Amino acid sequence: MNYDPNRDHIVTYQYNYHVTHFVTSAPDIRHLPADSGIEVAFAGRSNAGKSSALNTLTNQKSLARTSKTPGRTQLINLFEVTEGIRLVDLPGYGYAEVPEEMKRKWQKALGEYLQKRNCLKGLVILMDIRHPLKDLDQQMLEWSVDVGLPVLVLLTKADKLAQGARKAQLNMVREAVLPFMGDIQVETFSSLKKTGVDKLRQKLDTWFNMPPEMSEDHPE
Ligand SMILES: Nc1nc2c(ncn2[C@@H]2O[C@H](COP(=O)(O)OP(=O)(O)O)[C@@H](O)[C@H]2O)c(=O)[nH]1
Ligand SMILES: [Mg+2]
Repeated sequence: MNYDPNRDHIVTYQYNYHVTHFVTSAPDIRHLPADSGIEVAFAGRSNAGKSSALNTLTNQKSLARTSKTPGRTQLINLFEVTEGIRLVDLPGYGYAEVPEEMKRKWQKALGEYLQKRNCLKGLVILMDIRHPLKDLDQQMLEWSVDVGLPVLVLLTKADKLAQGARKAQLNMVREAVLPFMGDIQVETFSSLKKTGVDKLRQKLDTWFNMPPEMSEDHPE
């Protein structure tokens, strides 16, 4: 699947994210489609800019609905880039008006999803560049590192800061994730200015090119 004889000078296959389409919504992780293929999930606090980032990545105006009302999307939305290659839009966390009980349930489900979903090969965590690394963001990082899941942190709405402040914030977050001791890359992102999209695509390509099962069955 990765080898294209006409493009063999290119190391990784470039997926065309523009043809991404909606597949299904699931109310919780127990109702997800079969655990096969490769999945990359997008997570973040409500209003972090997750839907906007998915729309920017796929160059579609309303693939993932963007909303000024935080916490509206409570379903897990699944999109397919191509057969067996999926992007998963997880419900935003940290929405103040959600009852405690629901919050706890959802956090538990999130943890389970990260731990148990075999086809999950990478996690994109979106954080507003002005308010990064809130408690639940850190919890997500911790869970991911625990299960050996690589993470791309996107500091969103980077257009809201001037260049100096943006760089300072990027460096601060890069330092702050070091103690987690995981495979965590941090980049700035702006859906408004379309910056950071290349970094996101590169990372997704890398994850989607990983063999669905590591070579336990086929030792070299
Ligand atoms: N300035 C700016 N605003 C953004 C950017 N991305 C998202 N927003 C705004 O932030 C709000 C929340 O975005 P949305 O994508 O719905 O966040 P979600 O709740 O994480 O899915 C909306 O009003 C967006 O227009 C960005 O890159 N720059
Ligand atoms: Mg959203």
